[in-house]
Amino acid sequence: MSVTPGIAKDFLREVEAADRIYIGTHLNPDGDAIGSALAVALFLDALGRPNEVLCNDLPPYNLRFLPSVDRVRLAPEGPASLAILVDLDSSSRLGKIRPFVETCPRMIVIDHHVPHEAPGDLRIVDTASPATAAILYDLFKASLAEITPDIATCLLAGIITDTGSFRFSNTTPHSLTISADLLARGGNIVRIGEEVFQKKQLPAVRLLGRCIAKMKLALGDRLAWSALSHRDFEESGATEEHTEGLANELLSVDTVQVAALIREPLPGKVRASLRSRGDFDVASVARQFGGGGHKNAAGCTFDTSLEEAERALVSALESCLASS
Ligand SMILES: [Mn+2]
Repeated sequence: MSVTPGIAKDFLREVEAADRIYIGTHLNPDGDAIGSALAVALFLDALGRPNEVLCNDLPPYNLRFLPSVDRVRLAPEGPASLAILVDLDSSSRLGKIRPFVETCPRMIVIDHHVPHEAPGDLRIVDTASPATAAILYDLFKASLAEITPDIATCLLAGIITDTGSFRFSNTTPHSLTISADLLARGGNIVRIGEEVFQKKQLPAVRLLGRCIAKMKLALGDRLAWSALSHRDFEESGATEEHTEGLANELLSVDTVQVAALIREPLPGKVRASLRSRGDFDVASVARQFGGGGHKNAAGCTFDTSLEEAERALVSALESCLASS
């Protein structure tokens, strides 16, 4: 466990010295990013510390049920002296909130990614933790904070989404133990299941249809990918947020070990999500294109056309997979 009583003390000292606090997370936020940010906001409320939650994007549809989700803003209303950044491995992933965050004289980073850079005056980083929310649980416990039902729901949402409902290899005994405690403290696991996993907007289902119809396979069906054009998005009425989970659908084919979803949600904006099973490290391929992530889930963006991005990425994946 990365959170010692000493670290919790340092954290509380920073929080108590700050008159106003920004809580920030990465762009295209997921359940761990938003769940963690909101949990920190609720924790700071209880300490009487004024705070604002900032993100480059508003929370996606499936997370709009989280307690206090309406607090997430694209820009702050006032200045702050401390920024607490959660689930963030690189300042560039702050997107448009970066200039606001950089006005803060002090910065705390709480994260579980392998860091790209190491910003922050205090860094609470545990790459063995399955979710930032799991680190926060330990931090709140070590700080003797009360974990309310709303905080429990936010943290549980982070752990459940980042572990794929405890199905991914990052699931640890500790994450299950603390999730049991979060459930006991009123975390609404049923609502999380319904909202995050059982509901889809119609454009997302239409885009899923195109993703499957356009699937291509190589290397004896071990590699699967799909490239979605801006037209696919337009005709489905879909946006980038509707691509959530599509790469995993490609990976669900039983022979497939590596899957890639390449797409152009807006003209000239090309990005890819990579997923793998087992030992194949897709983050190493994503890094070749300036991206990053975890061994089994990574992503990158391209300055090229969709067709060129597809060619370059598929050829990189083919050469890595052929030699593995
Ligand atoms: Mn995370």
